[in-house]
Amino acid sequence: MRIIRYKKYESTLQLAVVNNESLVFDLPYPDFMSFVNEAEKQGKTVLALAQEFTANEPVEKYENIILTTPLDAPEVWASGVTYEKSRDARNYEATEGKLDATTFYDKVYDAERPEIFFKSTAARTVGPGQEVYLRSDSNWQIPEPELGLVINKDGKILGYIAGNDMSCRDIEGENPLYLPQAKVWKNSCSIGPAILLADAVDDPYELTITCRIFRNNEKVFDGMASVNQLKRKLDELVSYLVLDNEIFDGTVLLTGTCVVPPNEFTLTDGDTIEIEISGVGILINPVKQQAKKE
Ligand code: DO4
Ligand code: MG
Repeated sequence: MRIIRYKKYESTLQLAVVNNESLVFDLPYPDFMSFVNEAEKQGKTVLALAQEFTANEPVEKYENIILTTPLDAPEVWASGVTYEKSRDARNYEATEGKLDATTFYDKVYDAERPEIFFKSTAARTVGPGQEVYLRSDSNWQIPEPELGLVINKDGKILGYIAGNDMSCRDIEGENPLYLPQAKVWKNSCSIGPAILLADAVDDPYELTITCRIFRNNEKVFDGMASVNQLKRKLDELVSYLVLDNEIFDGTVLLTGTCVVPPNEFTLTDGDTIEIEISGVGILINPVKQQAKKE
């Protein structure tokens, strides 16, 4: 059972539930957190309340609607070097430059404390069909397809979402202190297309993450991973994020990447990125290069 938001009558955003047959049922709540709060008020699980609405007439089929972000996440945080593949990619990008990075990426992979960093705000985050941007001062940029956790202010995992932690490998590789610039710029984060309700998932470690990149109508990259390759537990990542922190309802925590295009690959203007998470759906974003500044 998935929660989405779609464009209704051109300008209105409509919250809705999608059942396993891909039929869409409108929900009479303004946003995802209002829906979660209503379930709590009624003493029901979010899944049980969602199921009640699927007894109504469906309003549309999933493939016929224009999706937006399923929620306005006030903040998006991200985890780093949580998969072996990510550790190896960071070691490559940094050692190809001037640094001997094997120490800090290897250390954080094995350390008790995970790497958690600030990724995005609602204004910088885009949804299905919207452009992700390429920085004008980087020549080595990739998407990072990641499982996202939608959490409430207490760190409870409410659902799962697909996320793209767009990254500049050359900027990060030059010096890890440049991480915020390698990770945060306008339209550098995408989430969607739906929130798969946590109550509807038996084992989130069985979810799979696939990334495909298209250029001039040809597939130029296709990679897949499973969440069971994650070095850490999902709750463990959340616990470090919320510790002594102020977190807001509807925050998204990305859990790290395990699908990395080959080292010689960089995104270019006009590419299309597809990130698919089993049960969540396919997050599709075109890529737009930002013009070089004088
Ligand atoms: O260490 C830098 C960031 C790593 C990251 O974003 C990831 O592993 O997904
Ligand atoms: Mg990442």
